Amino acid sequence: MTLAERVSKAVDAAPIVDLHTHLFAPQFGALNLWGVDELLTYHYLVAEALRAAPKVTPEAFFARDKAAQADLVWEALFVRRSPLSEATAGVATVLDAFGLDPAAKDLREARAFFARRRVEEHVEDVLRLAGVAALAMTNDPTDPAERAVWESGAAPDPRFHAALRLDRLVASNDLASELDRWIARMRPRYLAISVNEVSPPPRAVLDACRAHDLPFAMMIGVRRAVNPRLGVAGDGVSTADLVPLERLAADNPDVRFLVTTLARENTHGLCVVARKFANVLPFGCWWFMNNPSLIEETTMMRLEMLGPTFVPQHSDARVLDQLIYKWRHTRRSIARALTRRYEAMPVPPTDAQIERDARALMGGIAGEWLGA
Ligand code: RAT
Ligand code: ZN
Repeated sequence: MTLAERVSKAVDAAPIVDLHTHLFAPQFGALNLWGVDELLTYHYLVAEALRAAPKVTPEAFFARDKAAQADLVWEALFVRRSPLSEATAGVATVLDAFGLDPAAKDLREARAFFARRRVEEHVEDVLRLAGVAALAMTNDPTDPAERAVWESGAAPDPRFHAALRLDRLVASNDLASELDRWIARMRPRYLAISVNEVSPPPRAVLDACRAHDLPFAMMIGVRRAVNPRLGVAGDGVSTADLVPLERLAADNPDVRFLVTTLARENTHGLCVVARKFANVLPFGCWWFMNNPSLIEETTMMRLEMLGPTFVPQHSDARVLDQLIYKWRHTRRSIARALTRRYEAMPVPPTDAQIERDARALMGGIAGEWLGA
């Protein structure tokens, strides 16, 4: 076997711990999204379809029901064009994994397939096909539908870990008691927020992280609602100043920070911050960075600057089936980056070394930070 083949084999076999998704355990009922209509109405694809079919206004698109939206996306991005973008290629990978035709003229066959699936078996099949052992959800107690499930006392599937999302909760009048209440109920593995610029979080957040020994995750660089007509598909990106992150890490050496940045331009700076502060863990190639070419270059840069002490990728999946493509595609990029770094070693690595590194990068380090 060539070095590249040995690395691919190890990366393919390593169990994934997915540090950030928007998936819900089956106990959350209708919040657990799966199937072809959900796949096609993913906001990454909505943005691409409205670009490809500019005569359809966002308002007219969102006025359609979900199946009609999915039909329009299919027609614009898969029938009239080839699925070359990463988000469309992902749908093709998922359909192919289930033996469905990614070049079908319509969605009849795919819909019939998913209609026959039972949710419990589907969850098992997807996790197995994706090689995912555990994942983190995104849990926002200000969302009434989600809140109702938590308040009903439901216990999620143990492979689905809670992550308490603060984007909206931070506006609470009594944040400290809200945090206590939701940490007690959800037992989250970390607290998380997405921001445009880094600023020090409210004291109650850092206090809660200390008191419960929970990492604080910051997703930096999103500019919300750049085009509000597109809804969740309307957010943009800007580069962020990482000096406030250095201060935060320096001032709070007893708090662990999980950090990802949205702008490609911030990738290098985040590596430098992580070299200075062991309490900062760079994770993932987030959203507009979730492209094979950028994952490969980012993973190479991180390996060169940090060695295998970071989490190369998380899926950010919103639809269960996306786990299949996000991880299949990611594994290829990570294996390529790892191979190039091994090629730089004067003595080729042993299989045991490759396996150790692949396991750490794909799930081991994320699992430690998640306590999973
Ligand atoms: O990647 C995405 O799906 C975005 O819409 C965001 O949800 C982002 O990942 C976030 O968690 O803020
Ligand atoms: Zn996300």
